[in-house]
Amino acid sequence: MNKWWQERVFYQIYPRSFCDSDGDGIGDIKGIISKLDYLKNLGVGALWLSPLYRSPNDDYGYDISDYLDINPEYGTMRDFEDLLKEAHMRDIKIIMDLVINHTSDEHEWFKKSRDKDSQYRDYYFWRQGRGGGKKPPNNWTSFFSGPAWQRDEESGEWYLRLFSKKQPDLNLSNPKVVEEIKKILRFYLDMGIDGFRCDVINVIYKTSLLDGKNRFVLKGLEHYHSQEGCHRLLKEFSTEIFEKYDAFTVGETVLVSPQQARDLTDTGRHELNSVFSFEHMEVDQWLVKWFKTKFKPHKLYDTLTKWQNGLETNTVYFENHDQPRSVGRFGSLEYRDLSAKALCTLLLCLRGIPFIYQGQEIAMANYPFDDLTDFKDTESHSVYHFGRKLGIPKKLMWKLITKTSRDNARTPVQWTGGKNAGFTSGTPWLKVNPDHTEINVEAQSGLKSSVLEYYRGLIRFRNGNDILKSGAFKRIYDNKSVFCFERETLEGKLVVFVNLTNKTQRLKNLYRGEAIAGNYDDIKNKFDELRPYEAAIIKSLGKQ
Ligand code: ISL
Repeated sequence: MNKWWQERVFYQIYPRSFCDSDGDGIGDIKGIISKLDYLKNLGVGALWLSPLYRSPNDDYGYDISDYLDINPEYGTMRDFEDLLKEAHMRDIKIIMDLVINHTSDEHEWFKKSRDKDSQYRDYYFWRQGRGGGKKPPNNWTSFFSGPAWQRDEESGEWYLRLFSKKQPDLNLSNPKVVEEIKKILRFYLDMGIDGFRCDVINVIYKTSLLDGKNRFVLKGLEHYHSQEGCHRLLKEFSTEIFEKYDAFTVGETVLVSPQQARDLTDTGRHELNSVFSFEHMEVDQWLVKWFKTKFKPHKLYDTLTKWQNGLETNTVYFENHDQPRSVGRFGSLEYRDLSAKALCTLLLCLRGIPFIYQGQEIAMANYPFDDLTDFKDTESHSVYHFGRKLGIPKKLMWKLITKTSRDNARTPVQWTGGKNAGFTSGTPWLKVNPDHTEINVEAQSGLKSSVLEYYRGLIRFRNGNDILKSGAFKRIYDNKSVFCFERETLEGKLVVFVNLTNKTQRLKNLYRGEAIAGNYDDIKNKFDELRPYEAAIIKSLGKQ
């Protein structure tokens, strides 16, 4: 028997950019409630909400100053309870973001920990610097570039922060911290939420603070990545809490191999239900995400195949709030609709839990930035300045951040072609993409040929189709420009064809079957070639 989370299509909401109900330019909970019917109609069965907690917004919610309260910009706890109720009434589950690797430096715990004698000192990693206190305690580097330590002028000591300087890492080997986290978990599960997306969960436990090996990025990784202590903690959370509430968990796991992912998700281990892995998001990267190379579709196909075969419960995603938009990345803006639909076919036909990111269903694209002040993301600024300090030319740094900035995903959702894309009646916190006049929900709703209606159709098909929900995956090799695979149960077999190139590609065999769906107008029932960005599903009658 499948669990509820194996049956549903998930949809990620980045609340700040989703829908603003009160005209302050910032998305909010009431805005989300106003779109629940839209989401229901789209066919999604569960929402992942990026952080709604109180936060000074250095990293827009991923720096939490109070876990047990809602950021007033988004509404109140009462609003959140309403959202839960309204979503559940529509049979939509809700999972929240759980950020426990770090808090904000404005969290009470951290403020108190600044005092060396406080019982909160050991909630974080406070250490003496080296070289007479002037240099960081070790050579670790941050995910957001530069050293992973920050000096506190007052006490002269340093604190560890793997992300921004306003995100001090929590010390999870302190049992008091673990108890605090359990309180937070119970608080929201008692309220009725259905699970958690666990932020950077595989780096939460630091086994030692020794110097890291010499690596180009993320020095120190071997001391905190996939540690035994992390497994131990997850098992504790899971057996004491998650399993008691039948809560679903998906861990964001940076730099994991299939084996490391299995170690976190194998049912016998009682840790997590699933993970977000990143390898398929790295196929167009050289070394780190800021250095993009040309996208080669076969690399994506091969990586997806590796994970489809390598892990029992996969998640499938091409976008989230940290990644540039997929249509111009794995697809093509020249073939916007076709390629967005091809990616949709892939997303919903692969084995595993599909996650759609807000706006993906209308093929929202990257933002045409033209000034550094357009960027709100702390990462874009720190990477830009870090690169400049290293002497990398302005022009190159500009190119790197415009292509890769997380703000590409965070521009407001385009609801209409009107003022501010219908996102807000005020001034949006992040600029709206000017293409909203053409690309918006209103224009695509009810338009049979639109990307939105294609998503709607395919989600509905998947919701009612056991082969897509539970069938085995098998890649059929044809040529490296196309991705052809079967999904099969005892009841039958579906064959899925996806061409992520702008050329017609010939297949080695002729495939025939009953046509189920396709992104070209003439849905075919036999294939010996695929047109540019063509995608199709047939019910197999075998090859001939
Ligand atoms: O986005 C990244 C690089 O641009 C990743 O390295 C990202 O920082 C990493 O995947 C962790 O992401 C999560 O934790 C961060 C937060 O900024 C991200 O938004 C969140 O998804 C720190 O909490």
